[in-house]
Amino acid sequence: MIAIPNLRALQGLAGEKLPPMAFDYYSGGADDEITLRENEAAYGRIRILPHMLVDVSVVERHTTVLGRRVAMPVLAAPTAFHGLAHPDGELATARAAAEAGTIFVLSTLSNTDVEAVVPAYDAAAGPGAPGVWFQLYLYKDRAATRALVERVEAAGCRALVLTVDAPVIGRRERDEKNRFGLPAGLTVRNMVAHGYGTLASPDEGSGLAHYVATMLDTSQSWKDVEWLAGITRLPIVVKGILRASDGRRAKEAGVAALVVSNHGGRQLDGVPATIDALEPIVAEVGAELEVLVDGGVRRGTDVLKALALGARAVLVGRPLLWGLALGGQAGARAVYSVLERELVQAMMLSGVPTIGAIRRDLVKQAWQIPGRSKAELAPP
Ligand code: FNR
Ligand code: LAC
Repeated sequence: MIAIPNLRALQGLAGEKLPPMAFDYYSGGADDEITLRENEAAYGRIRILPHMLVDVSVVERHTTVLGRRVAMPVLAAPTAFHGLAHPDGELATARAAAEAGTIFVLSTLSNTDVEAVVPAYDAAAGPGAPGVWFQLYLYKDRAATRALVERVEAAGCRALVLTVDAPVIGRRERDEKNRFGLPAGLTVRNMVAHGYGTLASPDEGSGLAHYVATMLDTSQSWKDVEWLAGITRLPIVVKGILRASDGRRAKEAGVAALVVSNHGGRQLDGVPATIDALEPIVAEVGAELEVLVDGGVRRGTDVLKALALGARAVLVGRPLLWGLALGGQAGARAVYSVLERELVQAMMLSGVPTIGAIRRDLVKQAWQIPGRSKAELAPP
């Protein structure tokens, strides 16, 4: 395991280790990757206005998400196919989240069964750990989707995260060029029992794009959120909201929380950075729902900025895959440690010793600082 200087540096190290097909799949975005770049760049346009001479001898970074304590406001985003990074796959990333005292969100498209991941998390977790959530894709085959939801409940997951920004897969040219598919030995493990476990390299194009186009339901609508609520006892979290009006719809559909997300720039290219989309959604439903955000979080100061703009917590995607590739469970664990250390330092230097002390007036867009123009600060 290599010492991790910061999360941005990790991507380069992982790129040296991973086979190109896996690295391209993990790192890439849709089309011109404008949104992929913008997610990180937008954090760079936000400025922190720290409070001085506040006692920061004790810094408390724990909070709650859906009523459960997390050691810090950073969760694992659901990402597919951890078996491409390390033989332990999702077992390693789930254990790392458990050790860090936070929530692990398992993708429908994992290489490990949900029935194996939850006990692995529980065995690595301390008492009162916040548990595993399950990210759900809706298959055209509703009987299979329903059977999967029943398994997820029986396995002990604590929430369902319904991803709503992927009725089709974004056009990822790197995956098309590589004819992306799972190597021998890896499957869409959760779906093997339901007949949808195979995702091989196609003769042409991306095997994932083909899989999603044939298996997932392009007719999905708000009615299906109600359908899902009718078949599960678990709280539903809707992931992939970018408009305040959709935040309102989600609230009306009875969901427990939202994730403001653009799928890490992998779906519709040209949508805003999630940190720029967050505030209007918080203004619309933040008093009624917990609002989480993901996309481009790479520094403790990014976590601080997201919380100041109203997020309950953030989720981190790619950096955990880089950690996993470089060092398995310990590598993913180190990613949380780096973010936690940076968050604590950012809180100390900002004069906010608790999560509750992080308020809206802690940040400004850089162009709102007197003497700076918006044009001068726009990304290249
Ligand atoms: C994802 N993401 C994703 N989201 C989801 O709901 N189900 C999934 O199976 C996947 N799979 C997936 C694979 C890979 C390789 C990546 C990079 C992303 C999106 C993910 O949950 C999250 O929205 C973004 O990754 C957040 O952006 P960052 O942290 O990667 O910048
Ligand atoms: C992805 C899908 C699987 O982003 O969500 O690759």
